Amino acid sequence: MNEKRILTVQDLSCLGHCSALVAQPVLSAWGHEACLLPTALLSTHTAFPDPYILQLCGSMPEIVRHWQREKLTFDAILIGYLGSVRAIDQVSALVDSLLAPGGLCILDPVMADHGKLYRGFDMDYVSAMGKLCSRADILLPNPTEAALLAGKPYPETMTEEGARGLLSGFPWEKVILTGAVEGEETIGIAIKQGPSIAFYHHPKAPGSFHGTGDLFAACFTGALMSGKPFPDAACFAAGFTGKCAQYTSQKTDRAYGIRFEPLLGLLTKESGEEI
Ligand code: PXL
Repeated sequence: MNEKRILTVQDLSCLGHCSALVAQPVLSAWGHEACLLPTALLSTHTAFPDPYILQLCGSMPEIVRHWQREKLTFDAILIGYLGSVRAIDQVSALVDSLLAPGGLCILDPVMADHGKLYRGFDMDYVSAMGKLCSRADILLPNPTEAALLAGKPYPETMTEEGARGLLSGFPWEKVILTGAVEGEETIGIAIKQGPSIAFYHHPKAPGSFHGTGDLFAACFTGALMSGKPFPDAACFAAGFTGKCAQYTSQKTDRAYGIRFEPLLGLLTKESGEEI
């Protein structure tokens, strides 16, 4: 068994196919033990008007102190939506004590999409996120987040040249830029490893769905921790996310976010852990 203990640090949105409600089933389908440090509790994600939001900055250190007393550590930490500068600062201080020796910190700097910051975030949030990026082993930004982190304008059209321009300014070694290249019928990721940048394209589904980045991040983390090499894990996760987007685009009911449930079996099959 290649089962790992993986902690996701992100919000618990009670409805909306995003964050913890995506990461937990996806990591479980890979056969991993999926643990959660919740950063905030929301009635829905913030694309719905006026959600109830309870920040959990007061609870996070207490949860971590308990784990420290029990000497619990994690093989990987996947960080997603944090919700406040205070939560970013807390997570920065906690990562080292939670990772097992040789463990990986994977950061999706969730804060913006389609050229705009998510509701409730400002440039102080971007600057705190930039500091957290320096602690991560692997970064998973979308083009809006990459542009904010690089201090560059948001590229209105996604081309290989534009993606290279965004990533070349990054001091970080391993980065996967999601939604990096968009054609008529394909969409692609850019995979940066040190100075080298490679591209992987897959068919594009009509529409854009909430939680797609969260799904990619969880699937990538599960694949990597199941032993796939870094670029293979990225390509597999991009292909899987594309299939889920295709499935969601065919649904006639209101999906409120990316649907993935009937495709989870593909992950278990791919993990080789099917019983
Ligand atoms: O899917 C990213 C995300 C996660 N969590 C919350 C969000 C968003 C994007 O808007 O609002 C609470």
